[in-house]
Amino acid sequence: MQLSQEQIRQFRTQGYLILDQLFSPEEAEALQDAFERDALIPGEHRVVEQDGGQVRAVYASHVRQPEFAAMIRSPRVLGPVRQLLDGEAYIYQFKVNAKAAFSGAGWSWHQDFAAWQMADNLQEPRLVNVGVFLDEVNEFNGPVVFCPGSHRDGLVKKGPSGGPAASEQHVDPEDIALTPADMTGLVNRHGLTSARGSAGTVVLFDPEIVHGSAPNIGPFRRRLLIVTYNDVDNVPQPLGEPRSEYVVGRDTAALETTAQEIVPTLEAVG
Ligand SMILES: O=C(O)CCC(=O)C(=O)O
Repeated sequence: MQLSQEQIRQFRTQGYLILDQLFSPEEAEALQDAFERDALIPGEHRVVEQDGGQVRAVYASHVRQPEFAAMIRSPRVLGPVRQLLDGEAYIYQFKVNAKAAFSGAGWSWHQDFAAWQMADNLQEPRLVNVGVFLDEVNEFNGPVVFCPGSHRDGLVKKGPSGGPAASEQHVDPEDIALTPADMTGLVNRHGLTSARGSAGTVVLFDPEIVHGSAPNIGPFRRRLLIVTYNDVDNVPQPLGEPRSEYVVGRDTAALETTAQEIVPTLEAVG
């Protein structure tokens, strides 16, 4: 699959692009089942909410679950990613952010590249985020909210914001959170918009776009897969120990597309 010139123009101008139902309801269901299976596997890759209850995020499921291995290599995803990068891509980070109904916490306003520059000494923002809606995302369950066009201003600020120290494992947006003063000017200039749609919809977004999300106050869970593709010529150059492999991928070989279908491979959980 290839993006049209108009879609590329929209991505470059707005910093995000929605591809409605890129994956079918059946494929979304297979990915949901794969996530439920993966979320049961204990380990550091499984992050729980601060109250210790529900799962907040699970990292690197693509190395454990065949459905995700197929998804990240799907021509429907890799085609547009290569077009936007104008080069070959590998997986920098893979995670599913699971906002449980009535309780999933929000994400502060931030720019992803600020975190990756700080934590991994990543040189250039030559990455593409691909958000795959495993559930319908609506106005109630904490959609990602973008400040459209804000990526064109570059990084608002570099380094920690003075909040809690960056975690060694994964950088929480609190570490790079933008302040109300930062946000007021940005929103006055660019406005706000949210990415919503049915399960299987995909949102491509720029690593420098300002974004965040509110807690899930609705009765609908919101599992959002975010896979970040990096240009193979932009591998991080960490100054100390690299972050754990489940947070930042170390296999920097160019990904090949696969014809493998996204179908359930194992008995669904629950
Ligand atoms: O899952 C969300 O609502 C936002 C996640 C996010 O902004 C991020 O992972 O960078």
